[in-house]
Amino acid sequence: MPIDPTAPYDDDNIFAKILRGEIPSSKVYEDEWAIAFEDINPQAEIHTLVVPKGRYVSWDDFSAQAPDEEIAGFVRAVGKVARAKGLVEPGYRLLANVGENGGQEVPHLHVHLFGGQKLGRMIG
Ligand code: D5M
Repeated sequence: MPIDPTAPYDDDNIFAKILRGEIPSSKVYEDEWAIAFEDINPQAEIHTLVVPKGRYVSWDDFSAQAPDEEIAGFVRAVGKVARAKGLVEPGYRLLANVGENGGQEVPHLHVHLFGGQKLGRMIG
């Protein structure tokens, strides 16, 4: 079910529950700003989700409202996860779905990190 990126943040969303430790995840990274865990339905050899700890529905409210320090912390966390997974060479892909047209399903901002293989074009 596509989400409305302008809706208020829903504390019952599944990634909020993972962040609170209420449901398990295969966590691979955590710092002050973000956690990362493996996608439950991988679309590539490596498919990891990087999730900010703050209460943001999507890239839209995060980019508009998050303090600069939090944005920097999250962006750096994404890079750290990619480096920790050894993906810098030969490369990887980042993706953030927003709203209905983007196909976003979970209403807590997350960045998909894909790698471990040569990736095809994914638009459409
Ligand atoms: O992507 C949402 C992604 O979240 C999708 O690839 C499945 C994944 N997902 C959903 N529930 C879980 C749990 N519990 N663990 C790990 N991964 C999960 P979107 O960009 O919103 O379409």
